[in-house]
Order: sequence, then C-alpha cells, then structure tokens
Amino acid sequence: MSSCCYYSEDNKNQNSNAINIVDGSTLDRRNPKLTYKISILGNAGCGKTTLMHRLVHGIFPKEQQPTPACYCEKYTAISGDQLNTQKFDCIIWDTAGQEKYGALVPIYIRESDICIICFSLENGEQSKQDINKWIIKAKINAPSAKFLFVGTKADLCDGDNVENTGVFDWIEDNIMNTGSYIVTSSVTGHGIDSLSESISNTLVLIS
Ligand SMILES: Nc1nc2c(ncn2[C@@H]2O[C@H](COP(=O)(O)OP(=O)(O)OP(=O)(O)O)[C@@H](O)[C@H]2O)c(=O)[nH]1
Ligand SMILES: [Mg+2]
Repeated sequence: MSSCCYYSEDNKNQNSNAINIVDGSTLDRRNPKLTYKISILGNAGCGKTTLMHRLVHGIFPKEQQPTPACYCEKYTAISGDQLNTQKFDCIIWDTAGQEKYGALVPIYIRESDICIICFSLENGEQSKQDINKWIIKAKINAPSAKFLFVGTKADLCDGDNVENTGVFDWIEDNIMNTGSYIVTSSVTGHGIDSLSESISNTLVLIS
C-alpha cells in the first residue's frame, strides 16, 4: 500500500520534522528507525516520476506531466527471505527537474538517506555534466546520503549502447567509486527489481 501527497507549506505539520500523508498518518523523519528518506533527482523529462510509479505501483503511467516542485509517496523496502524479512518504511521524494523549480530542490532533498540520481540513457555521454550538477546538489544538502545512479529509458536505446554509455565508468573514475549503477526502463520494467534490491541493500547497510 502506498499513499501520496504533493508537498506544500500548508502540508507542514507544526512539528517541522513531521510529514503529513494524505491518509492522515504522520511520519517523523528524525527517527531513522521509523522512516527513511529517499530522493530522486535528475534533469527534466529524464523519467523520474515514471520510475517512481514503476517502483511503487508496478505500472507505466501513460500520461506523465512535469512534476510541479515535489511529490512524495510511501514505499516499503523489503530485504531478506521469507524466514528473515526486514522491512523499511520510506518516503520517496520525487523532485522537479525543471529549472524554474531548481531553488526548491535543495529544501526537499535535505537529510535524505538515499539519493537516486537519474539520467536518460538516450543522452549518452552528454549526461555527465548534468549528473555532476545533481551530485553536487545532493552532497551539499544531504551529506550523509548514499547514492544510486539510474540510467532510464533503456527501451529507447540500442542494446549494446545501453550498458556501455561510459557514464557509469566515468562516475566511478571521476566522481565516486561508491554507489550502485542500474540500467532501467519504466516501459518494460527492466532493472526495476535491481533498483528495489539496491534500495533495500543500502538501507540494510545504514540501519
Ligand atoms: N520510452 C520510455 N519513455 C519513458 C520512460 N520513462 C519515462 N518516459 C517518458 O518520458 C517523459 C518524461 O517522464 P517523466 O517521468 O515525467 O520525467 P521527469 O524526470 O519526472 O520530468 P520532470 O518532472 O519535469 O522533472 C514521459 O513522456 C514519460 O512517459 C522509459 O523508461 N521509457
Ligand atoms: Mg516528474
């Protein structure tokens, strides 16, 4: 089950660390044992919101509008097997990639436990500088966050090019040698299981 909300000033609880979700529940993100914060960052149109729908609801939303400022959903990450299951309550914050909302993104991603940096595989090597920009933003505003790097829209790319854009190698060689690198398509569902596994594994590490 998941619930969603568009964040606004009206949506702030009197306790500024609490987040009201539309089902009436309140989650306190100061207590890591209660809720983990995951943020999705990346250029406008790279497929962040669509990826979040695929991950949370298992569907490809046919009509997707640009995200206005920020959008969040509850998500439960599950790790382990049937005998030894660990569950992590999370809120995933989907941010807007459009420049006009750029000043708001740092506010929404503050204190994230995980930052998912997305880029469209269609853009190949051109994504490098954009990725760098999002990493810098994330490191400043969520200094203890772990990183997952997600190439999106694999279905639009030539099979061989997808795994060899060079972008993941470039991140590892020039920016950071930690983090997970995942190729996805929200249309076919390719890589979505790997993404959810990477989220769970990361939460196991930091919990
Ligand atoms: N073929 C294909 N199209 C995709 C995929 N993911 C997203 N799209 C399409 O790309 C367009 C942009 O997707 P969004 O999810 O709105 O992109 P976004 O990153 O959230 O954009 P902003 O909210 O403006 O930052 C939409 O038309 C989606 O249907 C994918 O994996 N494959
Ligand atoms: Mg969006």
